[in-house]
Amino acid sequence: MQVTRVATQPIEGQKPGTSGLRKKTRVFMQAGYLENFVQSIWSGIGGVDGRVLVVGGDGRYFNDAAIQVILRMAAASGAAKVIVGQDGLLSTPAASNLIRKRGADGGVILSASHNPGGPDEDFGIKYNTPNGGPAPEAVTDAIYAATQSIDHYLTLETPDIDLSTLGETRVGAMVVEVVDPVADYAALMEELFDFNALRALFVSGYKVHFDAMHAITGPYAVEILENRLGAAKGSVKNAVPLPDFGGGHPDPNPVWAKELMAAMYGADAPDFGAASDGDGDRNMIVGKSCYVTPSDSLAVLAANAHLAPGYATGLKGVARSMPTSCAVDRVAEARGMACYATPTGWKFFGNLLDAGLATLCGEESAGTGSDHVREKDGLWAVLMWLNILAVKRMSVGEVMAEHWAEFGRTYYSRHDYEAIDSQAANGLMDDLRAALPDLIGREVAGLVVQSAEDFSYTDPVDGSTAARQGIQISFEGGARVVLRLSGTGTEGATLRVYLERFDARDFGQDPQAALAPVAAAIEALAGIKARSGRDAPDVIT
Ligand code: VG1
Ligand code: CO
Repeated sequence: MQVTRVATQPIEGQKPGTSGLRKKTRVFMQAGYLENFVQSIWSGIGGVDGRVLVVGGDGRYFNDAAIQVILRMAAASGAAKVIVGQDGLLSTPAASNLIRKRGADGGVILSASHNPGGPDEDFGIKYNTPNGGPAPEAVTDAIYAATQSIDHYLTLETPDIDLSTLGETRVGAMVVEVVDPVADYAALMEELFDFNALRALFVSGYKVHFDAMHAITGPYAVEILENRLGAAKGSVKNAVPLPDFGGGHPDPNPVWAKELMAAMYGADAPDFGAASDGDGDRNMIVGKSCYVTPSDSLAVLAANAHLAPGYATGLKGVARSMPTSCAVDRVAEARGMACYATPTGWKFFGNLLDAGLATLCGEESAGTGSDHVREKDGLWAVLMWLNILAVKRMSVGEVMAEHWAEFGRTYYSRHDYEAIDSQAANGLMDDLRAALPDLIGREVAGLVVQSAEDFSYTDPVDGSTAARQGIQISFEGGARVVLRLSGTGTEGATLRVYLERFDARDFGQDPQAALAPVAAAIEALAGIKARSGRDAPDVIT
């Protein structure tokens, strides 16, 4: 087959963020935009000649067309084989699992995750390394460098490849293997969790409401929860993946998963509620009138993981992203486990998991996972919770009460100021950063600053460093605030303000009320309202 060499030139702004390159879908659809980035991935990883890759995405608008481009470009650059999910679908954790299970040389995942999809919304692409995890910064830096010097890309002239039929076909000399996106993932879940105990739970009439938000987890959740575990048919809502996620925002939090919140806080609420995001790596857990913050969820899983068969021998350690609350630190301390704090983004957990320093990891943004794959994993977290509940024979609310009674409660909330002016956002961060050295010991709105730093991370495994990862200010008495700018947005800047306050005794407060003094202190220090031009955050989770 004839390889076509297409001349091109660098396109500005192809710098991967927290999790791959995310842009408006129409930006990706411009001639050469995707092609430039894909060729730059090949360059950044030293070529794909003779290599085996996994490719799939969350099914959002442009997923199908983008996969055809990637298959042609992989073949043109000499890849030996590409393993693709049927119809181009793979959840992010399932892609990670496939890379590992098949010993692939890496993978390309198409998703903008929790960002809405559609021609006027967002699209994204990221590269995962042979361990199944998101490329570390050294690799994304090499890819970015390649986007800045690219002068051609290679492709093939072929008709579209049929991805609807399981089995092997060829594009040029390259084998394309179309696989069931769910099978290997479901098998992995059966190894980790007590499916008999879970089946018994559902046979007893236990009711679950899983909201797939019209995104990728629908087929996975139907197969695992309904078909294999016997949850009532229809327990999985919005189960059919749609290119625009039904016009919704596939971000599992109380703001965007409204339907689920209404069901769980209404009369006749099911026993357990959960949701996942666009690409299936996030999770939201909610009991009857009991929303569990992701930071608390991580702490509960760390305290109880040994109840699931896959973790019966205990955890090697735990890790959280820096803005995630310190609730898990208290569990680690009590259980004598190591606890690591990393910058935001799952790529920073990879080395800890590979080296066996941590078994469980989590982020405040509804991401939890373990060393079973190298991505966060939404359905995994749901099954882990269900396994724990089945063993403890408790409700979600009872588990939370028990947890706080033992470890205390860390009130937590994130305030997002979305799509604000980039210059204003950078100015706010720069000025606050400059003020940090003088803050220690100062009283601000009634709170005394204990420490103030711009978070830097040194990876304990390979010694790589990441600086300027977020401003962290701790106050005396167990309160903390973190400020950082989002690296996944596609419009202006998004300022995230993470608030927390520890309380050893009083567990029944409204989180926003409990955190009001911390919010007042950071407002006094950073002048968020004036600089952002907003009276209040756009999204509070
Ligand atoms: C956000 C979250 C971060 C998460 C990232 C990717 O990044 O805060 O915790 O790892 O999204 O998640 P940022 O830079 O916008 O704060 V996903 O499910 O979008 O792949
Ligand atoms: Co996601």
